[in-house]
Amino acid sequence: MNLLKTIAICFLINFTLLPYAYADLAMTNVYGRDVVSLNGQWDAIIDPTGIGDWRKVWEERKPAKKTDFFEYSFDGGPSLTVPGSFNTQLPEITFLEGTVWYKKTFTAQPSKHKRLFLHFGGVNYQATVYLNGNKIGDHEGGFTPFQFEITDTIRNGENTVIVKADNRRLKDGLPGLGYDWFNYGGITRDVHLVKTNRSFIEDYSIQLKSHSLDEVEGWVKVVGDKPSQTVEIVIPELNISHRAKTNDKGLAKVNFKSEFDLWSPQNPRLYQVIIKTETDTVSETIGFRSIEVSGTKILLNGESIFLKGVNIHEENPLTAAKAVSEADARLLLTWAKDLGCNIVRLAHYPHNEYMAKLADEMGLMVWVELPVYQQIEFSAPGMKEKMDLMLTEMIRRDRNRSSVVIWSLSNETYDFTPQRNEMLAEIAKTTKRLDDTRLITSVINNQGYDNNTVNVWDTLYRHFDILSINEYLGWYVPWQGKPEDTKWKLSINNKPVFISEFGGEALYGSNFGPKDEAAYWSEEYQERIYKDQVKMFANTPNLVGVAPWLLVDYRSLGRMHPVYQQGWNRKGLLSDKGERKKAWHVMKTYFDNVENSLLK
Ligand code: GCB
Repeated sequence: MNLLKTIAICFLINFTLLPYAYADLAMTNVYGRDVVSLNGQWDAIIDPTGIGDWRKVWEERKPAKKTDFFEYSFDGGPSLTVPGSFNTQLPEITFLEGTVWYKKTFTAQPSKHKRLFLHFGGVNYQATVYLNGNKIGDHEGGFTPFQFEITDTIRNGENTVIVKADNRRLKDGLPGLGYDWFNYGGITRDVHLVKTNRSFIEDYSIQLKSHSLDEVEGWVKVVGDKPSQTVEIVIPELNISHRAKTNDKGLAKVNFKSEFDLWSPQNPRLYQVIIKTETDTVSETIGFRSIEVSGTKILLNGESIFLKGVNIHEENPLTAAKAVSEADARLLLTWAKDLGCNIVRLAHYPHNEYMAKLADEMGLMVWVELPVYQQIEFSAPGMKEKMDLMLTEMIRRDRNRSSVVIWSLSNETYDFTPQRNEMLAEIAKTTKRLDDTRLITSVINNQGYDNNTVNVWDTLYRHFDILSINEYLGWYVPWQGKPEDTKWKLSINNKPVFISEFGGEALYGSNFGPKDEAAYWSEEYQERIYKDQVKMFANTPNLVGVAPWLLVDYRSLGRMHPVYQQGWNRKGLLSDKGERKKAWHVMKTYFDNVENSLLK
């Protein structure tokens, strides 16, 4: 009976999975490979009703006889810049949550000694990819990379890739139906044609062993027809040349010691690291540092550190569009530096790869987050697999960035959501299994507030290294007493506490009504909130850091006030033009002095 059942299940799985080609996990460090960029202008068909599937747009049929016609064509239509969101390129689709078909023609010279891959940094939210009229696979998730091997399907000469990008919200999506940011759709990140040898280095982890300041413990994964190879890790500036052997699965463990000049925000030291095998060489700059929790403190390189954070969305307010480039990343991170930050929380989904790379160079720690946001459907069929896959994609891309110190696995989920507690506990374990060198957290916002006492009753955070709390005292929740007298009840009292969001809205230069009334969006009202929050922080137990919500005003269609918001969440310390609001200065002064006040 059992055997029969197993056979039946296998048949079912095979039967349902066979025609379904899912994207492969992307190789790490795509920018360090032999690549041709497929960025630039792509032809587009706008398909708000989704009829393109029925018309088989990817077949690109052209009239062959006088009576033929086809009700679609890439010729003569609009073109869109990749990377970029379609919403911000054609005014008529500003609010589209639906399908756009993209087409790009490129040339290739396949050789039997090489393998070729189409690599996408990110397509929001679902992507279906066709090469020369044939489907090569799908990907779900708007913020993580994926790839397809096209070695055997690519043609010598001209090739056409067509991508169906669909940013419709899904009830069982990550995120789900509701979220407080703009749903930028399309091919929003770089696209590359990658050429590798038949056997190549697919992935590696070169980081300090957890709790160590001088020992690298990592691995290198080789894939291809020659999995057993000698691997060499070379760090010229440290005179390191470490050799290891891969096993028959292509995996080599790497372990060596050195005296590293450790990476930190004050000293963002990076080393050139070269990974060589008999068939491949990849190189990039990597920093070495340790991050750990000791009691209620966070230690960077063994020393207690206060996390001076700020929240950032992946948007350039000056262009009112998705942040897609290194220049966009530099703008946002420079502002964070100017504020006096040593960490940025990249909310609420993995941002583009430039952010963590640049943070490595600029000396900013980074918090990376999964888009497990508010009311997502933990109990939906397949949700666990979806979360695990996205987590894997996220960690795989950024695991060699010294700047990345925290994996955040969710934001503001609710304990009454079925399966929430079980799933988040499970994913916490999976994350540690995939990477035990970083801290993990899940953000809580369901605390009570009564009698000027904040009651953090949700014990979800027992599974995590840091208790991260979003609280909007002074904005969504009026103060019940003097901020400095606020009391705290923590259901678990032996973990570091991080205030991951706080703040309120203000329109830069607002000069409309009474300054002490929230409904006029004045800078003074926002400034007051910040002054009060800072007073409260002085007496918040186990506090290891804070991050205002947020660096700069950003677009969010749910923010509908016609005078003050106009589709923008105005909680920025900077306006959408980059102007400093009064609250900016409160925060800047706090960050400039917080270490001294903690020493008292
Ligand atoms: C929150 C959410 C964040 C929102 C913010 C707000 O608690 O985590 O995504 O955008 O509040 O502005 O209300």
